Amino acid sequence: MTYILWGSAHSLYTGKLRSYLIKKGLPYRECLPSDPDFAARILPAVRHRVIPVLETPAGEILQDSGDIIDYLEALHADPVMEPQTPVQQIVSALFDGVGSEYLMPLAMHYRWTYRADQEVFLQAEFGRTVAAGHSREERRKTAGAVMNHFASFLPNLGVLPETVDVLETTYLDWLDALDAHFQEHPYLLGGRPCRGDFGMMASLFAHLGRDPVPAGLMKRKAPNLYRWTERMNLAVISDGEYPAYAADYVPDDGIPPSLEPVLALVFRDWAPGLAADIAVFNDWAADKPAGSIVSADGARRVHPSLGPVSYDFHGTVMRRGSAPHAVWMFQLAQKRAAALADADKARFDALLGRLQGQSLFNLPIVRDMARADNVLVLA
Ligand SMILES: N[C@@H](CCC(=O)N[C@@H](CS)C(=O)NCC(=O)O)C(=O)O
Repeated sequence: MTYILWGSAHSLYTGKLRSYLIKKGLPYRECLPSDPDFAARILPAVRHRVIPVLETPAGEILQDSGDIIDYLEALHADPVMEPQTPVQQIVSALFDGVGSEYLMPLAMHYRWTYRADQEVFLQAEFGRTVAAGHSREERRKTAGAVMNHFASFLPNLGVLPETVDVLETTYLDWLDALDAHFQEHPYLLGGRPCRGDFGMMASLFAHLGRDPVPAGLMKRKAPNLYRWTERMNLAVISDGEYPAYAADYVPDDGIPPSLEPVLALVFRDWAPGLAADIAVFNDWAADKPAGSIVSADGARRVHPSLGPVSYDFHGTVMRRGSAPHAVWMFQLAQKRAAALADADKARFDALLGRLQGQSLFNLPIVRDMARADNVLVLA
C-alpha cells in the first residue's frame, strides 16, 4: 500500500504533493531522481524530466502535483482535504493557483537572484538530486550545471533588474497579511488544510520557506507563516497553538475575516498578469482544434508559453513569457463561481466587491483546457 513519491526536498511542486500525502496520512516513501530507476522507468513513462511523480501501489505513474491530488482525493475519502461548500471551494482553487503559479516567479527570484549568498546550500540540495552517492566535491560540481539551467529561467518569469524592486516590495505585503492570518487560524480556511494550502506550499515551502535567504526573511517578517510551513508537514491536523479550534473548515461556508486582506492582494497582484495571460491564450486558442498542445511551438513542455506578455505592475512594466498553466488553474475557480446558486452567488459577489475581485472573475476565457499525456491540451 506504499506510494512512491519521486521528488526532492528543494523542489517547489514536490513540496505541495508531499504536504498533501502527509496530511492525508497516506504511506509513502520518497525517491530521488538521482536513483537510476528514475531514468530507466519514470522518464520514459512521463516523457518529461520533471518532479514530482507518484508511483501508485498498482504501478501507475502519475505527474502534476494537482492531478495527483485529484486522483488521490477521489480514491481515499478520509480524511477529506477539500471543503464541501461552494464559496470555500472557489477560494481553495484560487489559492492553489496563487501558490502554484503567481508566487512561483518570486520563489525563483529569491533562490537565484541571491544565489551567491546561498550557493553551498543550493549545491548540496541540487547535488543530492542529481548525483547521489558521489563525493561532496563531485556533487557540488555536477549540481552547478543543473543550477545554471534553472537560474536561466528568471528572465522568462519576469525577474529582471528593473522588476526586482517591485517584486520584493509587493512580496512584503503578502508576508504581512499571511502572518496576521496564521496568527489566528491554523490553515487558510480554518482548522483543516484545503487544496489552497497545498498549492501555497509549492512556493512558500521549498524556496521561500527553506532556502537560507528567503527563509531568513520569512522568519524575521512573518514567523506565523513560517510556522504554517512547518505545520503543513506534520502528520496531524490539529495544532495545540489553537486549543479551541475544531479540526474542520470554518462553519457555514465562511471565509475567515483575516483571509480577506490576503485575497485583496491576490486581486491586486495576480490580476494584471493573469489578464495578460488570458488575452494571449484567447488569441492563440481561437482557431486551434481540440487536442492541440497548449504551447507556442506545439512542443511538450513542463511550463509551456504562448509567447511574451507585457503589462503594468504597480507602475513597472512587467515582461515575461505567458503562463497558460496559470489560466488553466484560475479557470477552475472561475467555473465554480459561474455555477453558484443564487444565495451563494450573492455572498461571493459581495466578497469580490469588497476586495476588487469582480473584474478578474469577469474576464472571459474562450476555451477549456485539459491535461492529457502529461501536457496541457485544448479540450
Ligand atoms: N505542473 C507541474 C510542474 C512541475 C514542475 O515544474 N517541477 C519542477 C521541479 S519543482 C521541474 O521538474 N521542472 C523542470 C522544468 O521546468 O523543466 C506540477 O504541478 O507537478
